[in-house]
Amino acid sequence: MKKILITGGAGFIGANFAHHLMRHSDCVVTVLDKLTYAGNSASLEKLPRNRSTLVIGDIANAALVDELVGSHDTVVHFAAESHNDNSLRDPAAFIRTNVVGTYELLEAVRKHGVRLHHISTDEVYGDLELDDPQRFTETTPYQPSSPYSATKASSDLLVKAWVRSFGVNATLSNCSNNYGPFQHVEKFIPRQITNVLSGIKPKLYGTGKNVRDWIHVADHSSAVQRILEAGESGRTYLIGADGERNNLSVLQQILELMGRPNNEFDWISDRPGHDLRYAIDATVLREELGWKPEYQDFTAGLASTIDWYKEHRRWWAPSKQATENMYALHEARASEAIGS
Ligand code: NAD
Ligand code: TDX
Repeated sequence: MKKILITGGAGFIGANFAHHLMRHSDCVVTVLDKLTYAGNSASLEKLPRNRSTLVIGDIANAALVDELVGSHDTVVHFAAESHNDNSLRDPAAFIRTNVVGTYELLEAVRKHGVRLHHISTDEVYGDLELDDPQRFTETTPYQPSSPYSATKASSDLLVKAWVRSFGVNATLSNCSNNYGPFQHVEKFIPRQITNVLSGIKPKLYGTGKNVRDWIHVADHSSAVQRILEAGESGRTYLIGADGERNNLSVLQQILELMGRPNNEFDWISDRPGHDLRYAIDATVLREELGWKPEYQDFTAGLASTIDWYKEHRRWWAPSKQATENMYALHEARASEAIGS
């Protein structure tokens, strides 16, 4: 039975991946997670106890990482500071976790000869014009915009260098925007759903024309599992499900599905440096590894995500107020800066 170490497994995508492995493999998993504001051990409550362990700790802790990596066959590395808005306010934690933490994992997999799969984002490629016929591919040059995406790009480059220089056995994947259960309420889709459920008006940045390429988190999990089975060391695989939509249309769909008028939201000031459009070409993953997404009906996926947040108020309510307070502080500072 394979032993898989999942970093960041108490976060959104890592937790979904741990549940996915329980259903679609016979491996045992250890989750290594610092349980920052974004981690939630409740997301792991339903994992079978005989096949899963949670270790609370920091991926930048070299001794802990060395010990854990040495007792596993494979590391799947999700742990990160993941929110662009936070990275604009306080980038330090992003450098420490995303860059230094990835370095510590690389040193440990190098020492112990353990396979690594590094989870990354399409944001490393910068953004596209709305009418650009091109989409991101494995050969698109890196051009990150935000401190978050710059640290993810840095971590990708470290992984590639450790493969080339030290022969580390590692694959990488860069995925588009995920949605589904267990996503923190700071992120666009759960923020708007839980705003409606809390009697707060949804908030749309800027013009609402920015495009994200949405994929259901279950499809991200199946793609990562396929790369673990058949991916080649040193290769990058782009993960996406042809789900381009602008933010205004996603918000209006949420409002309609929740029985609210589709103009019942606030336009608010834009995110500084806001990437205009992301779009993934996943041909390599589809044709070389034979992967395909199963949850491409966005309306159905959104409706079941709304149901999940309705049914799991106890999961998200404790972080809702703190998240909205944080956003209110941002807004106040942005207005002060404009006024001064
Ligand atoms: P998340 O913020 O929901 O979860 C991150 C998890 O990492 C949390 O449980 C947190 O406690 C943990 N963590 C943070 N710092 C840590 C540290 N120093 N040591 C150990 N654990 C730590 O993020 P997510 O949305 O699940 O993203 C997971 C990964 O997927 C990230 O690497 C992100 O860059 C990537 N990604 C996310 C998306 C998306 O749409 N959310 C898309 C593409 C790629
Ligand atoms: O309240 C909001 N209103 C709004 O209009 C929020 C929180 C966001 N937005 C916009 C900004 C983006 O154009 O919605 C879009 C999505 O925003 P986020 O959920 O913050 O995601 P994004 O910045 O696109 O990054 C996400 O996808 C790539 C993840 O957070 C990253 O971790 C991942 O790498």
